[in-house]
Amino acid sequence: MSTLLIPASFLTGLYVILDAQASGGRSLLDILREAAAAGARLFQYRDKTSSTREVYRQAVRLRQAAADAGAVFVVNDRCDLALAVEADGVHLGQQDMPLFHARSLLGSGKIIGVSTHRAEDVQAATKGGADYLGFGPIFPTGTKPDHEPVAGIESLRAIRPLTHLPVFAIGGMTVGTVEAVIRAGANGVAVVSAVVEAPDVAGAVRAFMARLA
Ligand code: TZP
Ligand code: MG
Repeated sequence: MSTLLIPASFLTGLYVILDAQASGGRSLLDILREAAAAGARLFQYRDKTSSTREVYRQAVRLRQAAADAGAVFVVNDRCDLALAVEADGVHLGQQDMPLFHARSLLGSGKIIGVSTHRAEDVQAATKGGADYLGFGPIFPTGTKPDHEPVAGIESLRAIRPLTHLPVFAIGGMTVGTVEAVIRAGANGVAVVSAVVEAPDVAGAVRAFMARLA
């Protein structure tokens, strides 16, 4: 179990995933700053292909910018990087380091989020002491080519009673689908393309936040 240093109120609403491969060459730092100025409070840095040194350098910059904005900063996949840059936490997929080991490395004060795709994942991550869950993909998405089969809104509704943790719906989320996933039990939405690829990042963030309010 964790005793988080971050207030639980941060683990709800809009979760912006700063995906280096989805940003189309735009600066993730600019996107973070714009999104934070528009009200986003929870960010994840995701880079599947750059070198460790490059990811480290970028994580240092993003971490500082998030802190300046009073936002929470989570690193995808890598406990070592999360520790190195003093991130607020790490986000683990089902193929990443086991939750119990990540917890022993990060300690009880850090956020650990887990990607889940089915009821068993939700139960295991809850029992294992995760702090929040991603659940999906709810809809088809081009952002993660190797994604698990689409789970759909009914699966989200079905897993809701299985966990007390905040659940972020992920995968193909748009402003127009927020209401349906919240009704199905999600506490928030995790988005890549709808923010990172938006021509107007601040406008996209404000539109999500308005639907999530
Ligand atoms: N995990 C499940 S779907 C997904 C991830 C990282 C990609 C979500 O991206 P988008 O662009 O919001 O559909
Ligand atoms: Mg991962």
